[in-house]
Amino acid sequence: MSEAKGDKERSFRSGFVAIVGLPNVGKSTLMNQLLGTKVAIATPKPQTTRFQVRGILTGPDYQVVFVDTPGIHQARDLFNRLMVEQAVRAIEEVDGVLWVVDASERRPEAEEKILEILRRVNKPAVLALNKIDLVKKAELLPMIDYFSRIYPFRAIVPVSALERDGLPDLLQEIVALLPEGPPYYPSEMVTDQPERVLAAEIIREKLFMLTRQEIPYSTAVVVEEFREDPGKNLLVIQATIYVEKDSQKGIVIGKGGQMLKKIGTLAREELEFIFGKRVYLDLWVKVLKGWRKEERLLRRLEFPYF
Ligand SMILES: Nc1nc2c(ncn2[C@@H]2O[C@H](COP(=O)(O)OP(=O)(O)OP(=O)(O)O)[C@@H](O)[C@H]2O)c(=O)[nH]1
Ligand SMILES: [Mg+2]
Repeated sequence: MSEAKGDKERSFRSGFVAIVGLPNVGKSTLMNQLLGTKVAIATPKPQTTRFQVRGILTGPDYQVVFVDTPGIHQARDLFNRLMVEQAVRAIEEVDGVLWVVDASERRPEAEEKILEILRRVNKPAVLALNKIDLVKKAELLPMIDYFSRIYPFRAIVPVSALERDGLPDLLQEIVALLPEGPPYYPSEMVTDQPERVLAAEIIREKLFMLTRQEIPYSTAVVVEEFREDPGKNLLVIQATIYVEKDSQKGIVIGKGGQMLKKIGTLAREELEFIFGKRVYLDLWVKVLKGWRKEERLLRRLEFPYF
């Protein structure tokens, strides 16, 4: 009897969980908060995440490999189609799905598409009703009731990723989705994302936060050089910001180079924090006409999973 119990206690759960939802609902913020560290960039603008980003969370008896995905939306151009494809593929490949809904801004019509995919793949899923810090409690019950009718969710958990509210409950439900099995990654690993990709993403996050209208969507960042100078405890990062048009280059550089300087300063400060070293960041802006429209150019921009 006691032996059987001992075996049970030692059972370990592991697996992949895709974090999916409409753009801007807080998927990346939620993943970072669950991990307790920043692996994916998050901004107030929709379509921030462009490809799958894995975040690994290892506990005493589980390992969850989260797969953060781009927001699923009605994609018109090639680039957005590839983004949505990333999310759909993730749902197909994982053991379980975490669907994130913005409880403060419901869009049932757009949500229909996600529901359709979920029903097709028929995977165990947990629903997170996010941003409850912006919602009156009384509004939550009808929402929970609505979602419990449209899909057999294993659980529906109200959370605030921003305020870390409800996260332990959510994590418990996510772990319960996983099959028994050994860990996929070493326990100290939080992501399999190469450091140079994370560096490019941090720069892109600052671009998203500081520029407006079509500019963030017209930019891509490639880290050309990522080199440690051990003698000086210095990280040398050289990156190129690609834009689609000459006029956009002027905007990203700004008057007297002010905008590029701001982007560089914010990115450098965060990179120094993340990597725990001094960073020398060298940013260039180049025009690559129509990079969003051609698969060949997208590949040249080193999109990690395209
Ligand atoms: N008030 C509030 N804001 C939140 C919460 N979670 C995320 N946000 C904000 O929502 C915005 C979008 O967050 P992201 O994490 O980038 O959203 P996303 O779903 O990954 O967006 P895409 O990658 O563009 O699909 C950011 O401004 C976040 O700070 C929350 O619980 N409460
Ligand atoms: Mg995101």
